[in-house]
Amino acid sequence: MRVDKISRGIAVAACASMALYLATPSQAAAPESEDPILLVLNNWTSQVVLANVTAKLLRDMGYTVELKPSDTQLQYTAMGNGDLHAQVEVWEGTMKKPFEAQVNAGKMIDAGAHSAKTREDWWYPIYVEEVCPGLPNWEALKDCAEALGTPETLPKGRYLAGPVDWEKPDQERVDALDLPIEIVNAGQASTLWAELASASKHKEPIILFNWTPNWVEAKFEGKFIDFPDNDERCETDASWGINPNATHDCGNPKAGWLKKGVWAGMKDKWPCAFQLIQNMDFDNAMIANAAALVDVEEMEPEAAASKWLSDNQDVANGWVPAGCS
Ligand code: TMO
Repeated sequence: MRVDKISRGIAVAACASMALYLATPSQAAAPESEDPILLVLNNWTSQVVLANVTAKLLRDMGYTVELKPSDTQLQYTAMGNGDLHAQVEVWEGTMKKPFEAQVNAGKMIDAGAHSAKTREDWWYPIYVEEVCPGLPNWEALKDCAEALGTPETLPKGRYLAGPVDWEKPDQERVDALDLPIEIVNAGQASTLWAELASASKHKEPIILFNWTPNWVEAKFEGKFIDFPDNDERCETDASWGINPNATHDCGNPKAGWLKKGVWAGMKDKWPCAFQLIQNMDFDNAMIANAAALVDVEEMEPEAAASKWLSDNQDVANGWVPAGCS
């Protein structure tokens, strides 16, 4: 009788804990799979540091993680196909189209926006206003192009654009707004900063691609050029905007979003990792600081990620999903 009661008690307790376990499958401990999570690595600094921060957080949860370099535009096809798994810096100004194509096809999941507000556009150091009065209004460029020229572009002015995989429709914009400007692509981000540093030192006029949040704003005073406001129709409807015969007669968004995006299968294969990425939330200062550790303080990206995490431990701990570790 007594033995019976005890064994029944044990059975009931076992059943109760089993039920609790079954009722909360999302609380299962990470890693749900030993397969490596492949995080995208791109060619601008904050992304490289944030990818390393994400890798460290996931490894601390027990996951196997690899960082895989990928092209800024083509990475979305790869993530849609499950060949890459997550990207923590999807910028509206340069990546909205390929990202949303995958999300709309059900192949990627929009894992939410960071608090950061972003802008990616033509930019100049402040002294350029002396030779281009009227800036930041874009129309000023019509009268000062020659001052912005180099031997290879004169009589047109030069716009120093980013690497081609950041793919901005700059030529379409120049044509639509009838600007006497020639676009020259930098091979890599570091070329932009080397040219900016050299031009600033000699007070030579320059306009180049820049973005915010970035470390540049803390080191160089400057402004984005104010193009006509961005609108959904600007890229698709020629009749919209100040040039009734052309698309792309506008600038990039002035307060764009910055999102996280993942392969659609991640949610079921690595639910805790998916939750972590959903929880991650960087503001402008956090991203600018991450980039400065590498571009100003000259740390290696991995060391910068460790430093960033130790500087922001409480915030980062708050992103780790409860019950996952
Ligand atoms: C994607 N980027 C921040 C370089 O514009």
